[in-house]
Amino acid sequence: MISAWLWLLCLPVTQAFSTEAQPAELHVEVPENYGGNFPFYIIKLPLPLGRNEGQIVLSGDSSTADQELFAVDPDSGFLMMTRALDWEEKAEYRLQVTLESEDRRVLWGPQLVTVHVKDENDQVPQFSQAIYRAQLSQGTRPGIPFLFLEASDGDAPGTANSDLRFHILSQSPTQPLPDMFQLDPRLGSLALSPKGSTSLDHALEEPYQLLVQVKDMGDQASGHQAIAMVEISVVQSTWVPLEPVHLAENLRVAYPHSIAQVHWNGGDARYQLESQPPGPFDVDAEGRIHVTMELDREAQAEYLLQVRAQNSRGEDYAEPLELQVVVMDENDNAPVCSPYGPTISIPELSPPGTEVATLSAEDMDAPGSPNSHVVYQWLSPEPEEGAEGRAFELDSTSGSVTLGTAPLHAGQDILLQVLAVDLAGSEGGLSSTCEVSVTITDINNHAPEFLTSQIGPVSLPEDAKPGVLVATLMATDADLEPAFRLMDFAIKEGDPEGIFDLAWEPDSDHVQLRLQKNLSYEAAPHHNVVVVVRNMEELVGTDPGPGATATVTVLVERVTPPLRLDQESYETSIPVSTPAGSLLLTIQLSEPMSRTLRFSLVNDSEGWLCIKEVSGEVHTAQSLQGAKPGDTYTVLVEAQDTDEPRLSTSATIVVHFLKASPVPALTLAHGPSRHLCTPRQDYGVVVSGASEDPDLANGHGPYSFTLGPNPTVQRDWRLQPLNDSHAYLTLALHWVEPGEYMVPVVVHHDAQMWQLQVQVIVCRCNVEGQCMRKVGRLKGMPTKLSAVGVLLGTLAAIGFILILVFTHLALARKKDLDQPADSVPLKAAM
Ligand SMILES: *[C@@H]1O[C@H](CO)[C@@H](O)[C@H](O)[C@H]1NC(C)=O
Ligand SMILES: *[C@@H]1O[C@H](CO)[C@@H](O)[C@H](O)[C@H]1NC(C)=O
Ligand SMILES: CC(=O)N[C@H]1CO[C@H](CO)[C@@H](O)[C@@H]1O
Repeated sequence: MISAWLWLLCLPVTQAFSTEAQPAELHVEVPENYGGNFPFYIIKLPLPLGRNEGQIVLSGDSSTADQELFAVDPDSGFLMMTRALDWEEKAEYRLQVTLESEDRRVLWGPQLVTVHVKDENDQVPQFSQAIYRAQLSQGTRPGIPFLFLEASDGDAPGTANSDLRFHILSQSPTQPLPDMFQLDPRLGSLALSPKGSTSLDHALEEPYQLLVQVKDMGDQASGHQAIAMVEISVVQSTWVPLEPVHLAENLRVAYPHSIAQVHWNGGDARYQLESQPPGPFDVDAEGRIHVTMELDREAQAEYLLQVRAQNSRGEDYAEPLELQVVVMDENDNAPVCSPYGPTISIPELSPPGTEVATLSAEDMDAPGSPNSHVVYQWLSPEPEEGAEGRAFELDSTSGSVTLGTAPLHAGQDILLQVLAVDLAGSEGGLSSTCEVSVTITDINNHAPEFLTSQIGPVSLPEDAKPGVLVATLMATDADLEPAFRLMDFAIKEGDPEGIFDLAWEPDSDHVQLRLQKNLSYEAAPHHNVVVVVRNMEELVGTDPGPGATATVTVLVERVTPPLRLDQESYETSIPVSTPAGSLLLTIQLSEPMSRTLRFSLVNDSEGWLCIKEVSGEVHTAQSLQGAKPGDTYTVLVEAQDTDEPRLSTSATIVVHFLKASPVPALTLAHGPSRHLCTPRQDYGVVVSGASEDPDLANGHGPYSFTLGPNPTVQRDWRLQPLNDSHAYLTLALHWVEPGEYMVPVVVHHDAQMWQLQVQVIVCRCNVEGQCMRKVGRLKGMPTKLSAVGVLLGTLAAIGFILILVFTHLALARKKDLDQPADSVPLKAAM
């Protein structure tokens, strides 16, 4: 009993007393294998005071046998244990106590009580085997367990009672070292000791025998123990380096396909495989290394595999084995041409050998092997039949394409097709086609040329207006490039005056030669204008040929204004008695021009008239015999340009014949006698037309004066009209021999006409204009001017008498009018 009470004193504080209403679960611990008296009072239950009224009921959670182990003392309220408990049998009991009435009504409780059995070291450790056998491969790394000893202990786990320690008690033989091995005390893993590792080679052939112990109670000296034997045989290592494996790519076999085998013969080994880079390889439990699928050399040509032999804890027994896997090439890749970007431009006329392109086909197969030995072969263009050489040359090895000797032309677009073949072009090689497009570009090697080098002659009238198109010159250029066809034109020679100019559109192939200034036949009757054409761009190669110049010949047509006379028809009226040589009229141009005309009469059938070829003066050629008053005589006169005989014009001269004057046609009226100085001075003699003859003086209208028809008179004298009734007689020549002259002057007045003999004295004069005649009088001339008056008076008297006489004579005998004026019996001039 005392021990029971002592035990009670040791009850853990976990025991709790609770109120009657809510009894808490009770925990109690009892030792196993209790060796004292029974019953063993475990714990006083907190039963209520009035417990005698009911019946205490104890129930267990498992078997009813448990209930026989425990009981409740109704008097003391103690829970009791009736015999010893075994922890190994059952470590914990869960009990329930209630106070029930007779009709099984629960008056109190239920009170839960858990009884923990406290373990005692009553179990001995046990090795799993009495003898362990193991193989130790040479080369096993020290400290890597190759054998795991196993032992068990029935005591409560986690307590010192089952805390086992392993120890090597002895090693036999003890050569070469007594401590070849080490045993992990807690884990029981047996490994080579570092020293043992180094001296394993010298180990004896017989196996090692180790006596090993396992003991509980941890590191305490006390405890139960067990002993076992370990037999270790040392074997040659089979963990030997592997030869590299050569594997053909695309290999068609069943997969996985074994390629090598490894074997670890010391201890249980698990194999691990690593591939660098990762590849389709694995290793099975037997150490067979497999490739699991086809390999592709182009993807990965070589793998390095590492195989490890590991113990159950995943530790490497030895250094991993390396296996080099070399993937062998198969010609499974055709050469592939790298795309040759844009079209290659080659200027025309590039010399042979000019590099065009370098084809480059890549073959993914093993470099340096025939599988990747690519050569190049022409596909197109085919060499032309009969051609000297090819337009392109191909280096079959390097793939370089150069220009050949056959010529190429600008504008050609050529697609080069080249076959790239591996296996160095031998049969069975794989191939692909490389394409390069080449375009031959133009260079400016053609100079523009005119279609015709000679243009014209082009006739242009002299009065052509500036701006007139003279000629259009066409040029061509054999180049293709529009920029190389642009032309520039210029007048090179033949137009120093800048009479012509050129006009063209910037991109046109024709140019217009135009007139820029007035032409002049006198200055240049023709022009040879040389026009050159050039390219705007610089010409490559040869210089422009003769075709680059063209000559335009221009002929200037003279333009002369038409001849126009001042009248279309000339009319005059003359008495039929008009003497020969009388000036009728003068034909002249309507406007004075620097051109000389030749006049002629066309159909003067009667021969009555004559015309001065140059001056155009029309005179009576003879006496108008046969002309009747009232008749009209029409003559055509033609005027011709002496320089340009083609130019001519004509006019009619209409002569109306009048009745002959009732008075002698030629009236000799003496004009005043005057003197004129020679050499000529600028004054003259006034001639009056007025006549004392009443017949002649009658009538109205102006007087007109002409010199007598004598050519000498007309040469020496000039008569200018002064006013209606007077004229002015001067010397026509610079010098006239001094002397006395009778100048015949024909006077016209109305229909009348008569002739005056104007006496003029021509003399040398002094500065005052006075005659310097001292002596050497002319015959019948007084020496002094005073005598002149006398003389004039005398003459006037004589003249008057003579007029009377003549008038009488005319009336009496019908004096002929055809008598020339200078035959008048007066003193004739010279
Ligand atoms: C060219 O001729 C026209 C008429 O023929 C004339 O009016 C013009 O003044 C001339 N020009 C020159 C520059 O001589
Ligand atoms: C001369 O020719 C003109 C024009 O043809 C004509 O009118 C005239 O009568 C001709 N004269 C003579 C005399 O034949
Ligand atoms: C009508 C008239 O004016 N007559 C004159 C012409 O000239 C002469 C000489 O000068 C004069 O004397 C006239 O009177």
